Amino acid sequence: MTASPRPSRRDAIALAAATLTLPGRALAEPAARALKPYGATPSARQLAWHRMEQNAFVHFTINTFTDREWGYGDEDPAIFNPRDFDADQIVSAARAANLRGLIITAKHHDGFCLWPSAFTEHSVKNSPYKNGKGDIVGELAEACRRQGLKFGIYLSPWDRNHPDYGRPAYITFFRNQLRELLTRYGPIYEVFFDGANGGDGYYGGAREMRKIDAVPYYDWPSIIDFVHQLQPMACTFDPVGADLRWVGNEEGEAGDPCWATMDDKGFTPEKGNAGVRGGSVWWPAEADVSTRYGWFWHAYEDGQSRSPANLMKIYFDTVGRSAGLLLNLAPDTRGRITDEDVGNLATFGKAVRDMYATDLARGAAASASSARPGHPAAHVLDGKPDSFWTSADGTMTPMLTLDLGAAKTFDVVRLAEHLPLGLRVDRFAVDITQAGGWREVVAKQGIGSQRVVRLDAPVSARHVRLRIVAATAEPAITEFGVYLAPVLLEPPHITRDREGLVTLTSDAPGQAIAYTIDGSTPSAASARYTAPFPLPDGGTVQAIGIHLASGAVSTVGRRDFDIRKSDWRIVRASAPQAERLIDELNRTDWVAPLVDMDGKPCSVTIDLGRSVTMRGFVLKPGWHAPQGAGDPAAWTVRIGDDPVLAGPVQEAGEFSNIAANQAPQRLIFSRPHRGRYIEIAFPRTANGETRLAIAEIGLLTR
Ligand code: FUL
Repeated sequence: MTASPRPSRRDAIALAAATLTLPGRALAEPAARALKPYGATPSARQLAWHRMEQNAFVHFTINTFTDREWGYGDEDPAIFNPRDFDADQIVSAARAANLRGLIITAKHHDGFCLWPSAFTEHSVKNSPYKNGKGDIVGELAEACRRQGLKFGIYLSPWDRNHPDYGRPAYITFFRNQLRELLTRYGPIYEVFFDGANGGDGYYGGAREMRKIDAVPYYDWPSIIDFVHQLQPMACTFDPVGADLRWVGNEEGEAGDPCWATMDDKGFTPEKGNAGVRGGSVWWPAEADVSTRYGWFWHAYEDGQSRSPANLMKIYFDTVGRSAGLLLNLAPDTRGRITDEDVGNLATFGKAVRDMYATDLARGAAASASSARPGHPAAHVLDGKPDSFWTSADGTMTPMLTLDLGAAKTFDVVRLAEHLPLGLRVDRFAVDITQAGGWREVVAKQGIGSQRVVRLDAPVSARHVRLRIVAATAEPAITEFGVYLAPVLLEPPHITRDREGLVTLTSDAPGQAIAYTIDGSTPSAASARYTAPFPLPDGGTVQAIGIHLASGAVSTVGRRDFDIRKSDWRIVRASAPQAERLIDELNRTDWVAPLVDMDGKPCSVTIDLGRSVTMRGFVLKPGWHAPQGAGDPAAWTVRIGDDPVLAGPVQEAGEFSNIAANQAPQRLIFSRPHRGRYIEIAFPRTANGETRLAIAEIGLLTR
């Protein structure tokens, strides 16, 4: 934030002149030409989608019951048995967070269908759910209708169950499934086509690797056309620039700025994140992010769902930057959202509602340095998305000032452009009056469908001014508001150093931290004040709570930590610096060639110092993989008491979704193994890279 000089005489004259611009009374100025849109503009379906701002994703399928993120495709439909499925409870949780639409994973990569498709046996119709008479998609569509949410579909193009996947016959099957989903469940607002495609799978029993060239194989333009024919208002989340693009990460972070336009030269995650200013295609970003580490529910993530404060940050980093937020909810094996997640969603939703409940600019006097007849400054305050303020022909850098009547305290500024006229503003600043002068408090690029900027700290001022610093066409601004955001506290931060000391610190004044190591619920008796606590060797911090000043303890988190690594050492590794894998620092990566000097897959062998029973391991993907290095896609494990580990591979598996989601991967063995030495090998990388990068490896020992 930079301070700008006191207002000049020229500013004062401009302000005075602008104050005279009353609604309906134009200043003498040359006849205004009709405003023409600048550059690419949204279609009707995209405009409707922009106005929804934030929606729910729901990941629920057979994976919920197998504790996986990606199913292989050979799962028995008999496993799918949500005994207490409650579509209304799920939709209510979404509503509590102000989410306006809901997209269900009708079919994830494993191919299991949540609706009774006529084209496969791999569906709810062969599950115990309602004795095969249930239809999860239908029940959710109904609940959405009852509660006023729009409804959307996720249909995975990749199907690891279908025998014909990779051949033309599968495309016919895929279109048949789309037809069922788009004709049975009423209006659909979005169809989400996931980018993950091709790999190994069950494929009707073939159990093999199938690679496809996605763009020609699916013939996306014809599939998108098909969607639009059946559901003209459905936006597609697609890889070819039709309606909605991926924001480039699964962390809930849009670029700053995040332009709604893109060029037509192909997609990269970096471009998806920032968009392309002046690009010829209107292809806005959708930010899909989960309330938990994974997309599906896992018991071990209970207690780790995103806090309301974190959700609020995501709101500013996505909706506040003109991207659509697609926030994932993960029903558990009952078929409900856990109380913890519901609580976090509701607190987050209430915080956003409370923030907007008091519009501190209501009743303000709006004046502009330039205004076009019929589009006065006051239009930024009327709450109508179709009415806007704009400046006289050729005036690209006007200012608009709000006189709030008295000093008001705020820390949020909200602006919006009139999208049918395109993205016109390149750069803008917001100033407040302070000590008789103007002080700049915001300087950003791009406004778009919505710019909600949170200041570092609240400010108090009577006048607040929007300064258009650079624009490619006269700005068309529909909204300018100021608000005060509620303060939400983060739960305690948990860190653990090399010596195994766990430190819990709370931001909450007057609160102490309670924790237990035996799995019992924290109580006042277990309260400790912030300090390092030694973690017993092999022990697990099970539950963490905040000891409130009132004496009550509320459980806010559950974590389990792997065993201490201070006794570990690297026995051998395919490349130097493998100590980085066990240095407890997520920011130091081990980078190794996929194939070592002897032509063997990349591997590392660790000496744990003593024999330990292991039930799985945790891998933290590389922090900043260098050029040409990627994430591992598959793993094998050997465990024993002889460092040579000559026996057969005891466990093997894949790292699901690792390329898109950098959260720690938890891999659970089919049974516990005991030994002092463990070798983990990595036979392939996620995107065919010839080197891999890994930040950290831990073990699960209980
Ligand atoms: C990814 C998938 O592979 C994940 O499982 C999840 O569905 C996410 C939304 O998209 O590409």
